[in-house]
Amino acid sequence: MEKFKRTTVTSALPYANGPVHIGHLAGVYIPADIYVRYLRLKGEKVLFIGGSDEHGVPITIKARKEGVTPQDIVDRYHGIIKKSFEDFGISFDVYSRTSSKTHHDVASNFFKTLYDKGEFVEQTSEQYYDEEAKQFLADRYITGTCPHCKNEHAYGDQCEACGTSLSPLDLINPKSAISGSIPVLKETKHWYLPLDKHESWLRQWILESHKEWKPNVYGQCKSWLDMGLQPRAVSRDLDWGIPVPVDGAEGKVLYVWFDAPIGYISNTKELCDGNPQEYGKWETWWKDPETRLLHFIGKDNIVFHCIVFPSMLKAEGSYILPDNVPANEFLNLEGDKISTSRNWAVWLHEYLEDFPGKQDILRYVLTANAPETKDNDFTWKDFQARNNNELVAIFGNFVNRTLVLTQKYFEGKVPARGELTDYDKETLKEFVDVKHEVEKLLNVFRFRDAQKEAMNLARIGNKYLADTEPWKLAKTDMDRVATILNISLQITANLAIAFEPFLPFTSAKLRGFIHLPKFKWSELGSIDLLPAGHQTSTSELLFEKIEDDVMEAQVQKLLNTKKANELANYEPKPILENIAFDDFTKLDIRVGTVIDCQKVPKADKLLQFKIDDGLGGRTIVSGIAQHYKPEDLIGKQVCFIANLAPRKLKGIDSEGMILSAEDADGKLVVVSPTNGVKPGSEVK
Ligand code: B3M
Ligand code: ZN
Repeated sequence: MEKFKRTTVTSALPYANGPVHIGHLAGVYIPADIYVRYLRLKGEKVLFIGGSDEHGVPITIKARKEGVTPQDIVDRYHGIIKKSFEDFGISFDVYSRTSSKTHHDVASNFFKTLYDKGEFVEQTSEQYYDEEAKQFLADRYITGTCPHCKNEHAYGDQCEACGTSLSPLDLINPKSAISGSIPVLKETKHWYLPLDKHESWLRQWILESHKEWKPNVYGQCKSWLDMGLQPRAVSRDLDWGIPVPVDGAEGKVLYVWFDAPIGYISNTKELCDGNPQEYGKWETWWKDPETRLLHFIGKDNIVFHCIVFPSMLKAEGSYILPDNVPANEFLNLEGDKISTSRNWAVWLHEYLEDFPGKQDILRYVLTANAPETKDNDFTWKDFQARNNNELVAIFGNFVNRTLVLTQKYFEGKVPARGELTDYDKETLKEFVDVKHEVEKLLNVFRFRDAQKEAMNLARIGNKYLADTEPWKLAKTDMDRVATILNISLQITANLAIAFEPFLPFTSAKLRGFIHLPKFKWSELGSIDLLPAGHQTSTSELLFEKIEDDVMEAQVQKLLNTKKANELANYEPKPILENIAFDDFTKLDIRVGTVIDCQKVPKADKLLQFKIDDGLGGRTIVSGIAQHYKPEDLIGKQVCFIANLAPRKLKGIDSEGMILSAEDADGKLVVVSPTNGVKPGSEVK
């Protein structure tokens, strides 16, 4: 840190087209917040910059769908997102937005500077245009058939079925996702940032000078650089965004990925200009080589923060470059990719409705399970286990026992320590080490291990109490009890400091219990945080157990979402070619009553039916064993094709075929008349 006097920490600006969910929190905002709180506690100068990303095509699409303006959309979600972050203690110094006047000016000037310096290349090309919606189509809003795998729902930038990157011109039968019409090719002029020209210094800067970047980040950069960089368009034909400040550019705006990272700068400017006494000049935070710039982001943003934005900053010429970009991988939810459009997420505002006041449990679990080196999975089961077995059983239990015993034996006053035993000394040594470990890990952005290490303080404390059993000594040796509780109380105070970056609400609550108003990171590891005679209060519990039914309700909520999605996405198969009426009459469909039904041995899928067909009965084997218990079908009426040539299945002669259809869960359901009919009745 010597090289630097201050740190500018940015965290990705979430798109204001939906609320934020646990994936955002785990990937970006919690790690950034932990780091910033840690620096602040160490007394370092730091600014934590956040804000909403309010431009881009998806916002215009959403607005169109709802019949409102894009500004209405971003006003709504900026408010919701900002509140969620506040609620979860994400301690931004500023949280502003890219639709602000300041940002429009800063971004527009930034573009102008690059334009005037000749840092862009102008190029005219043919792009798809939707004549019905009267707009050019972003790659994502053109769908068609993938030329590689023939998936009919490929996007203009990628086929999600086979994973191939595409350009809209590759698609067979392109269609506009906005109006459904067939788009036409039309010429349009745009400005490009010639990344190819930046390649050589980028290679040097990242691959040689930043080998310390996380392997996932370094690796992604290397593969981009090895593929060779291409010029990137920094403008778009769109009516929502920051107008391109060049004559003859009517109807064109800055590409959202050009303006959004400049949002970090605009938001810093807004903060500093609003209170220069406290924050100084914004330029200091962005242009002074003694400032360390850090970008916290998710993995899908790596190329923009490690390659594109640095190229913009370099091209401008007066800015510093990021010193590190500690990007995380993705968090999945119960085994599935989190998705805003599929509503597959735990939304922060909904979490707080269901778990009011329990922000820190989520902070804890998301850090314990953070996708730092690979994608990870959030499950409610793990959430419950970490709460019950770690927060309640270790942290909460230790604190509670310590405070209750102090109340019981010393009226809540910190007792004086007597002479220390070897075991006391060993315990103290262990918890002093925790400080160095936590620091070492935080310094290299290993938050999950750092939190685990902080938790070790509570583990040490718990073990200490269990081993020394002060409640047993109370009758015989109060001096010893005093020493044990003094040490336990010092550990408790240390917990309050160590957990401030991770669990700020819990730390504040705990500091309330032990009346520790002021504290610094450097005091972590001290055994004199609470002087003898200092008053503590009896505590309410720090954490509460979460019962199974509460978790089941959350899991049910997700299952309902899944079901709703399946219904919404269900696309019936296209109808087959027409047949002649005569062909239909050849088919003899009957209703029969199931007299007996059994599993076919050694065949997972098959059930053997005995059907009363009104004509002496018949046997049919049907592949629905995974969807029914045989006994549930006995007595039911089913429809079957009665004149299908008999076939042998697993050695059984099957005389016909039972008709069934798929329900919303993909389960087969037998087709059955709504009222009882005579066995053998024809279906016509
Ligand atoms: N809004 C993308 C995202 O939320 C984008 C980040 C901008 S950071 C300058 O993933
Ligand atoms: Zn494909």
